[in-house]
Amino acid sequence: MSVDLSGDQYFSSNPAPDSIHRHAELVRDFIASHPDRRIALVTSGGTTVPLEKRTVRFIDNFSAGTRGAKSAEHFLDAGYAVIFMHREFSLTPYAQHWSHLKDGFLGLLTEDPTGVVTVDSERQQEVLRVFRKYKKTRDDNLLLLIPFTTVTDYLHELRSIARLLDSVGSNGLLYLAAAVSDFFIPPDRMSEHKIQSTDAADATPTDKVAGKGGENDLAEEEFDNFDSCPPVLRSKRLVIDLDPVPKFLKALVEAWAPGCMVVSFKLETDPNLLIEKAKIALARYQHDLVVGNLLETRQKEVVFVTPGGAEEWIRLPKTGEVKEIEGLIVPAIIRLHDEYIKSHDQKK
Ligand code: PAZ
Repeated sequence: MSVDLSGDQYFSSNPAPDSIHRHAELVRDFIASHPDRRIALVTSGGTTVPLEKRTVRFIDNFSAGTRGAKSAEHFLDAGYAVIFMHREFSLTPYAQHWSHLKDGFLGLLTEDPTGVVTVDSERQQEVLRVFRKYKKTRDDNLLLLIPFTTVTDYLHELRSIARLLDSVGSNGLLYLAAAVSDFFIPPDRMSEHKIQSTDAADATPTDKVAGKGGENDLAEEEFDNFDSCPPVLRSKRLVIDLDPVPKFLKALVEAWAPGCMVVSFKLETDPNLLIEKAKIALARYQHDLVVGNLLETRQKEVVFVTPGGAEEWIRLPKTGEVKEIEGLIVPAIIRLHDEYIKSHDQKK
């Protein structure tokens, strides 16, 4: 039997989140209220892969949402409207500035002698600077927050929002910084209820290994380890069988938002793979840019890989005005978006 990697079967067999239509309405209104503005769809945070339909346990993808939240602020600073599609409860623009405080926003506050709570004097300037930006963004309705949790929610939301964003043509930019799982459990193989551990074997497996003289010697196949780990009864193990998530970028570029500029991110841990994988992605999906980054250095350096095969490293200087790498990544992408819009205008 062949595996469907085109995505159609995935969308028909994996139900959309309940919020999909409400979110689509919000996005439609948001886009309509910014007819002449550039709009960036920023995806951010990791997706989950539920192990059960009534989910107690899930596999998660690494990502705090730092890249996405900081990048969104830079797009807003540059005058873009931003649809911020993020993992629920991951970092969000503006609030992210204080998310790492031990006591959250309470750590910013102080009480004056009359019982009024204010921002601590040492933090006044910093809070005021961010608050003014946040307030302007809110008052001008420039930021729309759309949450997701699972990889399936993510893909349904992305497809729905990308199709809507395509209506703005080259003014639309997709900035795909979320960390999306490559594997999932199809609904027909997913347990309805919490997966149970069994009580089939309470004695330690090694007591029972055939040949060790235990009274209850078990058949060899009950210890069917395929590696050199100590034997564990099959009935005690949880073996998770995952299918590949369809490669959605091709559909996104060709069908969902063919008029918009598409930037994807690639995270690797092996430096020898990064550029090669970025080039393969560009060749396969024909989009506009891959931003490569390595887990350990992602906040200090990234590499832009473009369809012509050019590689350009962007590094955060140790000193200077720019304090976060998104302050270099986003302006560089906006310059590429300028060119993208120009070349599309010429084609009209
Ligand atoms: O959210 P964060 O700042 O902790 O991490 C950002 C990132 C590494 C997830 C992002 O830059 C990225 O590479 N996203 C794509 C991941 C992927 O290859 O699926």
